[in-house]
Amino acid sequence: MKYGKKPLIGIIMGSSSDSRIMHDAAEILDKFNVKHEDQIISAHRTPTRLEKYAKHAESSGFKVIIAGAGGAAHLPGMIASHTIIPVIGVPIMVYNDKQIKKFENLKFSAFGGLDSLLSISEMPSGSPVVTVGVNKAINAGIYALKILGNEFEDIRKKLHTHKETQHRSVLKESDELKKIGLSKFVKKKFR
Ligand code: RP5
Repeated sequence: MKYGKKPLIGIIMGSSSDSRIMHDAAEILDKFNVKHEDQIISAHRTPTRLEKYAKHAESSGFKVIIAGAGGAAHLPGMIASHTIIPVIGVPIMVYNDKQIKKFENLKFSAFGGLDSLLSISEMPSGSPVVTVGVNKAINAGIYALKILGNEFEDIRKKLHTHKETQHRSVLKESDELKKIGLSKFVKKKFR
């Protein structure tokens, strides 16, 4: 089956503050040539827009929605409550430039992403949201591709290649580590 003309994935985030993290999901989808539509939708600041988006997601042709939010992260759960499309939630450790200017020491959310992780993962029975690790938007992208892989053979093939590439890259690094030893390896890689 062909894919590629219309966006199959909706990427949404609660704020522009989340865009640098959510970019990782877009990047992996781009590598696989899978179209995605990206928007900012806030569960708290634009609740009516959230409802409209979720209710139209199915007719828009989305097969998966990736939703990222930080703090009291209600976006993924509320989207899931309005649609049967699988929702993958990305908990975000809030990093807010506006706040940094005001309070020098306040760089991250008070709970370091745990607030968002629990808000997304602890959905009530009957209304699930799949949750990836804090700031792991790339995993949300890969998981979305795996879902699409059930339908599109081409994506499945690319996922196999992606796995092989990962395998080879770990072997390559391990060979180097074995060859030059841990001390030199660390100096070369991190300094
Ligand atoms: C959440 O609040 C957003 O998802 C974001 O992670 C966080 C902070 O948003 P801003 O105050 O920076 O817009 O709703």
